[in-house]
Amino acid sequence: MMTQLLNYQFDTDRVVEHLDTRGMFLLRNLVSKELVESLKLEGQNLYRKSPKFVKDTRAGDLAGSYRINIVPSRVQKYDEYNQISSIKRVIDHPRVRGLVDTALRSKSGVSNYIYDYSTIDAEKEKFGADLFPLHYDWHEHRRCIKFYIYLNDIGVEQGAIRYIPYSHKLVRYLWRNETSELQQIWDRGKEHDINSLENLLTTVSANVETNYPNSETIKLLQSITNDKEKSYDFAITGNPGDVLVFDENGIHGGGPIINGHRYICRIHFVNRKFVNRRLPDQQSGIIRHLVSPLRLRIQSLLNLVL
Ligand SMILES: O=C(O)CCC(=O)C(=O)O
Ligand SMILES: [Fe+2]
Repeated sequence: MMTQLLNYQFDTDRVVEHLDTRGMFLLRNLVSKELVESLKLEGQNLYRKSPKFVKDTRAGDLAGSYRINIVPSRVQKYDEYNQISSIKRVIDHPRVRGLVDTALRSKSGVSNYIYDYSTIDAEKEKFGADLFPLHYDWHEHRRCIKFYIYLNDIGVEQGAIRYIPYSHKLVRYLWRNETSELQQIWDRGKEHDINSLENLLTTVSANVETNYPNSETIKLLQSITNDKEKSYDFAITGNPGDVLVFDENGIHGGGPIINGHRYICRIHFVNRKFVNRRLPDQQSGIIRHLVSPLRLRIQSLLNLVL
């Protein structure tokens, strides 16, 4: 028997309005108990079997923790859909897709989907460190809405994700107006903190402070970098089946685990422009057959010239 997927029908327009203005929305108790259970098992099984389509596992890094990053094109290549049937049901759910397509103003694709199980790190020095230091995610030509499913009870002590509302707009503003400063930070290298909140704030010039319409957001972010405790006011605690939908441009990241564990799974829905550039397996047929070979030819010509 097929299990029920969603407990209720959310109001798509309302959620999208929140995504536009605040950058996030929490849908409490959306995913059914049955589906939560099968997602939990699916993640565990993938970790145990570590099939070829899985990009990276974080096993051994943190005691008992694992992170499984699934790449859609690889699942397709090895035809292993049977191993991800639970998460695939969420991805393909018409109301979920309707929501992200409306939010992205475009038909969506999926760049990857992740099972993430974290527990307290055995190494003392890492104890107390954020699971994810506050950051934003930025990819050129991409908008991304993340569908983030809670699989266990997650309070502040279990490293609940923090999300600073309205910050996605500041990030976009800065990438529009302080592009070269931000680009310099990114060009400095691939250290994992190029997209950290601290680095972002170094690009808030006096000009930005004067001209950015929502100075409260800037002040709030500055106060959070000066006093990390403040960030916990923005922790989004939740229970199994809750779903946080968020815009990846906003400032976010899980706190430290003080006790217990945190188990979530998330799906990265991306806009069509990014799919057409980076995810050929999900391009619509006509583009795949006409545009891609053309782009490949142009690219190889450019390579010859450059
Ligand atoms: O799980 C978290 O706490 C943060 C995840 C994250 O950074 C992301 O999904 O982009
Ligand atoms: Fe992130």
